[in-house]
Amino acid sequence: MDSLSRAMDLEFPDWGILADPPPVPEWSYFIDWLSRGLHGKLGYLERTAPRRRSLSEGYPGYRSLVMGILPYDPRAFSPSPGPGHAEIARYAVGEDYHTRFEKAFTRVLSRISPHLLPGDEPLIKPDHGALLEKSLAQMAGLGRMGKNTLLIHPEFGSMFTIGSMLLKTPLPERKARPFPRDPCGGCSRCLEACPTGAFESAYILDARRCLSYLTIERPDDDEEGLRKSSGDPWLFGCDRCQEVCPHNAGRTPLVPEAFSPRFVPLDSNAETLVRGLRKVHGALSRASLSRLLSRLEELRGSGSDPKVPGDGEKGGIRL
Ligand code: B12
Ligand code: SF4
Ligand code: SF4
Repeated sequence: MDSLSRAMDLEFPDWGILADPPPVPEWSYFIDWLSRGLHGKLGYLERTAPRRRSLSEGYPGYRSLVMGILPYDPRAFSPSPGPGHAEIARYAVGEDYHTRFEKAFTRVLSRISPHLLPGDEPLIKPDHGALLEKSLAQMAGLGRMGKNTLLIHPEFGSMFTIGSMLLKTPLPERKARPFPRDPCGGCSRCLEACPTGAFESAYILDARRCLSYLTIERPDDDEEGLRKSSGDPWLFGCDRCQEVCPHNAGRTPLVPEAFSPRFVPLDSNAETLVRGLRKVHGALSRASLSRLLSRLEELRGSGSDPKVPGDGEKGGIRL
């Protein structure tokens, strides 16, 4: 167990282990959310819903869930540049986080004592497992759910991704540092800052209205034309409900704003830049090039004066 702890410490700034975890307490919320169609056309959530209730139902034979968090690439923390630019969500900057987790957990496995996991068949599942990752990570003490439905960590705010490794070997539980209190209290900045009004209420997001859904997951499912009418210049994903969150304040960008790799000036070089950025930001390949270029065209043609709610004036990330 010591060798696993050491290996996890080397890869993740915070991590936890759940041993034979019980069903996630928020299961009924999830089912209610699905039954009201708030997941839109994310059919995989519906198909795998029964498996998401607990580790044992999702992955029979697996007893331990090792979870780690990886903060966003430090080049991502530049503030929004204002009119005339398209923006790429911060989680997509740099190497794709699925790959980062796969490499990190693979290194963990290579470093631990071979006697620790005899005959195990580890499964590395960053994001794509049939797991309610935020609820499970909360159970592992890696933060608490905010009203924007993202997990908030006491040190890293919400700007991190979550990855899981499933093991058949029973391991002792290891809880990280749970948020000592409700992270939100009377705050509701994220609910107000959302450019498409995607929050039905605190803790309940209508995915069909979220710009992340409308630019990455299901751009064809935009009956109300929200992507365009929002006037918000997101090319890929969206971060507004994180920018305004006080728990994300005070991060220093690693590169000056002019060199930030997450902005695309909406000028005649934009198309070439987007083609190049696909090689730099691994997650951008989750959207086809033609989809990105058509969104670029939409932003150029919209003539909108993109407002940047939250940046600066409401105490968003101060950089
Ligand atoms: C589907 C999905 C989406 C959908 C739906 C988002 C959502 N909030 O569910 C869309 C495409 C919109 C999306 C967007 C984004 N996503 Co996403 N997404 C997922 C995915 C694959 C499943 C999430 C899920 O199960 N949703 C179903 C809903 C019902 O679950 P839920 O919000 O967790 O709901 C719980 C609580 O809200 C609570 N609850 C519900 N109702 C109520 C009511 C009350 C009163 C209370 C108290 C509680 C409560 O119980 C629910 C069940 O657990 C996860 C990975 C995974 N396997 O879990 C990543 C994940 C959640 N996404 C992630 C990220 C980074 C994003 C974006 C920031 C990307 C971007 N910049 O564009 C945005 C953020 C938008 C937002 N505010 O959530 C990260 C979040 C990391 C973190 N710190 O929390 C995850 C965990 C991926 C990862 N492995 O890192 N995503
Ligand atoms: S990611 Fe953007 S569109 Fe989606 S809920 Fe947050 S602020 Fe709204
Ligand atoms: S902005 Fe405020 S309400 Fe929203 S998640 Fe952050 S602390 Fe909670």
